[in-house]
Amino acid sequence: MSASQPMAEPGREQRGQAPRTQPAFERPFEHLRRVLAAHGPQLARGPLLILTHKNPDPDALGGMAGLAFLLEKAFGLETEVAADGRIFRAENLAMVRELDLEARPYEGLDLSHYSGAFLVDTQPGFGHTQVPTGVPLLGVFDHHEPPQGGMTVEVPHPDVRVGVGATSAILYEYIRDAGLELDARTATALCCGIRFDTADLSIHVTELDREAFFETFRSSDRKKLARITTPSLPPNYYRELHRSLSRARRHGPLVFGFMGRVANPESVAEMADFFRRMEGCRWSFVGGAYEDKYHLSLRTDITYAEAYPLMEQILDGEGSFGGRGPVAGGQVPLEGADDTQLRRLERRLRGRALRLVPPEEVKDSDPRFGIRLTRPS
Ligand SMILES: [Mn+2]
Repeated sequence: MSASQPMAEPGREQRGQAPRTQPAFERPFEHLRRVLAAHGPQLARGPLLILTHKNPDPDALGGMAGLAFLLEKAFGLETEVAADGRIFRAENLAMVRELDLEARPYEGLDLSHYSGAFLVDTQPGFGHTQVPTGVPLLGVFDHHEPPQGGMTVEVPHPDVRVGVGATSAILYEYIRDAGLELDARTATALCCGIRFDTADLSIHVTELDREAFFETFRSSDRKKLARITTPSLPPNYYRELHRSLSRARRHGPLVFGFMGRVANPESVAEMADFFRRMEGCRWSFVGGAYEDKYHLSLRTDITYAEAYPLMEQILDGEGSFGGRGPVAGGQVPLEGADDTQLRRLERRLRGRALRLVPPEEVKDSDPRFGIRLTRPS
């Protein structure tokens, strides 16, 4: 499975500060048990609702499956998993299909039906996250830097461990500490989440991620894992692949591609990953319009640069973005934009990206692989 992040990460990892890999409380599982006990009578009123950020990625899906398993097996509580947005990436769709993961649409849910809610792989206060109203938010499980000014809602069980590679690894720890044995489905879901967020344990890895990965891999359904890693692809995928290859250009260490309108917004992140692998490419930048937004993905060789400041300079105040280490994503609203305005936006972004490549780096570039070498106009 690819290590890319389809949606923009919500916050920027702060630099020069040791990552807080420990939760705010000493024994998280015991803390959760106490919180649930304190809400005991209320929890009999209905199932618990498990939510995540918009357009869930494998770590969100894995973490939600892990939390549902934990609440059901360790506490005998009924749960329902819901999600906002859509899943586009073929690997993520295969994960839902192969593991029969539950994710009912958030829109239209009768929130009064639930006794409490949990957020997984996100926090209240992030733009891409709906905080349910009318149902108490009991807990948060996440590994992102909290939003500026902290979470917007007080939560009895806030387990945020910045620096841990995957939320799925955090949920694995609860299951372990509850003394539960993982079933193949939950183990495979958690394993997918850890693989995705840590690029197979190559980035953002802590001891907990390592243990969680090996233990969930041991119990996972390897046939399903293989089918998730290399899913079948719709014909559309090849059309977009052809188009982005024909539009790609290399400029010194930068490979970029502006794809106009795309049929699948995930192809933007996929092509950024794909171009980043080109020999000599130190950073890649891809954009494509989908519905009323222009989607952007930026990938770097982390020894060259961090993705976030590059994206910040390219957007120059337009739209919104986020990033972590070598990965950044952004969106520019396109409401009502026609093709001329779209081309103008792409020209603007291209111009700002090209200005970030120092001229001396362009001299060393190698225009092989049929990718045309362009110079700033
Ligand atoms: Mn995550």
